[in-house]
Amino acid sequence: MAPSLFAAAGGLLLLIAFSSAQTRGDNLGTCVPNDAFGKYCPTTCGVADYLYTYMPGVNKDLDDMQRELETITNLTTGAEETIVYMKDSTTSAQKTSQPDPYFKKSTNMLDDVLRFEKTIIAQEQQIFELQTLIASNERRMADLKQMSIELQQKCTEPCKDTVEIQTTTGTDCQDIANKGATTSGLYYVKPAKATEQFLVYCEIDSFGRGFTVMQRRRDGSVDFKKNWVQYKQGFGYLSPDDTTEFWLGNEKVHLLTASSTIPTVLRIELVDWDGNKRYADYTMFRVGSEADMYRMTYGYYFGGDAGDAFDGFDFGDDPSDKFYTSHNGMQFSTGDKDNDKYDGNCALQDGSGWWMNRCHAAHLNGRYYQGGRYTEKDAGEYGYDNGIIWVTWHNRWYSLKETTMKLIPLSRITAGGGQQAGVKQFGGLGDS
Ligand SMILES: [Ca+2]
Repeated sequence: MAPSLFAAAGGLLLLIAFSSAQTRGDNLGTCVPNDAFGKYCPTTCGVADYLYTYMPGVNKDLDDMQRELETITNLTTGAEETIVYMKDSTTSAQKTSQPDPYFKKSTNMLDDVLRFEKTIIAQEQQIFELQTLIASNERRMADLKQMSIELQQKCTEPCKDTVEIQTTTGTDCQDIANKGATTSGLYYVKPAKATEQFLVYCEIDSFGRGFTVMQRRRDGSVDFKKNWVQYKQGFGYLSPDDTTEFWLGNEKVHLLTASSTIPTVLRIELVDWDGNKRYADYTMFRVGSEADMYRMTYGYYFGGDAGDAFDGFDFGDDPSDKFYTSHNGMQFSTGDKDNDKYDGNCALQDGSGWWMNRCHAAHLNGRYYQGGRYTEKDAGEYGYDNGIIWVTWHNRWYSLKETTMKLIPLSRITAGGGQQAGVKQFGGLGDS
């Protein structure tokens, strides 16, 4: 394309040279006809006139054209250089690439674009779902904040101890009563041998007697099938209004009974399912240390109308029954600690903890039977009499409704007119 442009430009230059020659001819003032133009053509002079007339305009036009041509030529050169450069680039790119790299590349790019589009759509969906989640979380957070505010308001109110513990303390409940306490309830006591004080229920009557309660059965709400450690430490619940069941704990009873130089009386109070009440007192009652397996000893049956079941009972099966069901001097046994006088394990068979012999005539930690009467079948796996038993009052297939075991110094048991006063002040038993 470029060469033909140059040819056209060359032709025009020739024309310019020709017209200059004619101008020179006009200046001579002569005109020689030339037949070479033919019959109807203008004469050479006519052509010269014409050229002479229009020459300045044509010259100018020619100059303009020449300038434009030069411009075009420059532009063309630039374009050519660009093309050469592009060709070189293409060549070098082809050299460094696999066959059809651009096609492959563009196809790959198209695939990529499609994939990105899909990803973007999926991500937009995810974003939408996350936004929904955030919204619901924000609602829940608002709810929790509200709850937290409510709880904080509650927490700013000082905690109130709902259990009232009396302020008087002493070595036992009688000591506390001696100090002027007249209300039954929860007190801290610290027997002489104790290293720290502990909580007990004190039953203080109108005669100024203070009983330290060590066992309470009332309604069967506490399971007395417990192990050695539980019987040692105590279980169940102490309550200021004497409405709950508990075992104070062998260690505490040991401390209470072993610390005093004054003999301690164990008072046992019993209620049957008809509301009848009986009691039994044992003086010089004592529970040994854990080293001696919390052995229980007493001096003698001090009195009562329930009978002396601790002394054993002749059930009529064997003459040795009474000997083997007595409790004085027996060590404490639990299902996991057999200290009894039986080949088997009394506490395990009866599901309790007690001063087992072979096995018992009295069994106040036995299983609670609603209504009292029960059978071998009711007794479960072993079928032995395992209720709450005081066999000198009700037979061994009768389980008592309520029991209390409580301690008081011997010097105070007869206060207020002897044992009859004790009957009148029958604790809280049978009142419910
Ligand atoms: Ca045994």
